Amino acid sequence: MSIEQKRRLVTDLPGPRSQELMARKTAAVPDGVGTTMPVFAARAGGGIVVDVDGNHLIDLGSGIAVTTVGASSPRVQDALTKQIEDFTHTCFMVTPYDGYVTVAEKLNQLTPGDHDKRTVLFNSGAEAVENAVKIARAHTKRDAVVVFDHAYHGRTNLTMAMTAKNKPYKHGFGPFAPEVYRTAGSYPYRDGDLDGAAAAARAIDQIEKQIGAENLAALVIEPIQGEGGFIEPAIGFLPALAAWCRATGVVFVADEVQTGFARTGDLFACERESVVPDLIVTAKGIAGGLPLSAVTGRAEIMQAPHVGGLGGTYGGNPLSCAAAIAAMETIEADGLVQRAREIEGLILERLSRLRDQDDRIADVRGRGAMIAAELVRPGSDEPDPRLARDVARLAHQDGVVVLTCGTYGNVLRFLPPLTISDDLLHDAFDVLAAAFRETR
Ligand code: PLZ
Repeated sequence: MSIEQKRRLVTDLPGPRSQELMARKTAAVPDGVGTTMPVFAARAGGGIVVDVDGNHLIDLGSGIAVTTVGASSPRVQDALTKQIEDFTHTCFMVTPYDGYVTVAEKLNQLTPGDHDKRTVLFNSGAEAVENAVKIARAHTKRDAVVVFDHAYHGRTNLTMAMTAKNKPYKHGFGPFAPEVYRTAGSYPYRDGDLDGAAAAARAIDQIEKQIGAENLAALVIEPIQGEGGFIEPAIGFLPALAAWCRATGVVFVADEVQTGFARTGDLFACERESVVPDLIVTAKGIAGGLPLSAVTGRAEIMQAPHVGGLGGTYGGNPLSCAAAIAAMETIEADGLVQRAREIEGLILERLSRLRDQDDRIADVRGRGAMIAAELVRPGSDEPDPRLARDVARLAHQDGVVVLTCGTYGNVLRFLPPLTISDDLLHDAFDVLAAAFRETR
């Protein structure tokens, strides 16, 4: 069923049906599970989410960078329909099926580097990050893991330890897993003049002094930090860290859960500086909205765990694998890497124009369809999370789904599906421009 690609509000938001559902949610679901908007979805596709009251909202979130190929991609729908008719589950560890192997082959081929690789599949990003650490520990026979300021890697116990921000992710949920160490990264807007090589040297010095390379199993890094504020490190930072890892036998793990699958205008964000990770973790955009994640990497590292050491009941579920194959085909057939670059051009142009008239917009950054604006109090670099919240709230009221992020909560982030039209993007940025004017 096709969805008209136009923003249209037929009620105030939230409408009466969403309000009814929100009351049921409040009575049935703990408050710990928050929602960005109090609006319930009925259908979604292209660049639109239709709510249960018939409002058409512009989607600048993709369900947090998941529906890269759209939320109702025809190829994904067809593949799922066919797979549902055949079977929904047998468990790959009991009687395997070809979809899992095909996804592994495709990831081995598409991820950076032409070395011999293996891929293992899981359900969530956090589960895959945990398994990347398990594999790196089995391979190196070392314990320590290093992560960065502003990092986000998940909400399970090990990945909470790896995630930087206390609230909302960690507060009250400890004790956390041991042997996780945090070091400084590269945050050009807040780093002054520190270039990539100098930022890497600072991190390496901290690691060598405080942990010791001989104790370090893995360095885990998002090539562009996501939840932490869409922070793109200075040029040279990632290659220098990767080179140091190679020299010291530390496993370099790229967490491309948010940046992967065309999101940043490359199939994987590491490609921009020709960084070849030892292990790459993917999820989100991999399967058009079905839960699937993967660890792909050098065969000699991936083969370290003993037989039976890796797995899980649902990892690489046949429905998720069918959806992933269709999503990967769609990215290629529809030229979505190129489309992400076009979206980058349009959004950066609109945001730069806004920034030129508004000194509260301090930094506009990002790549592809992963762009952000960092907001501060005028004449300072003091974060302004309240402004981010207010602008987002006004945009929500006018039918634009926009998310915030950042360690300081002061970053507006734009993550549209790559199937969104230019017209919808322009309309959304007209709404955002009005929201900035209204908060003056
Ligand atoms: N690594 C880089 O971005 C998930 C989290 C939303 P899961 N980001 C969205 C929230 O508030 O829970 C993410 C990520 C990076 C790992 C993860 C974790 O992926 O599929 O949410 O477990």
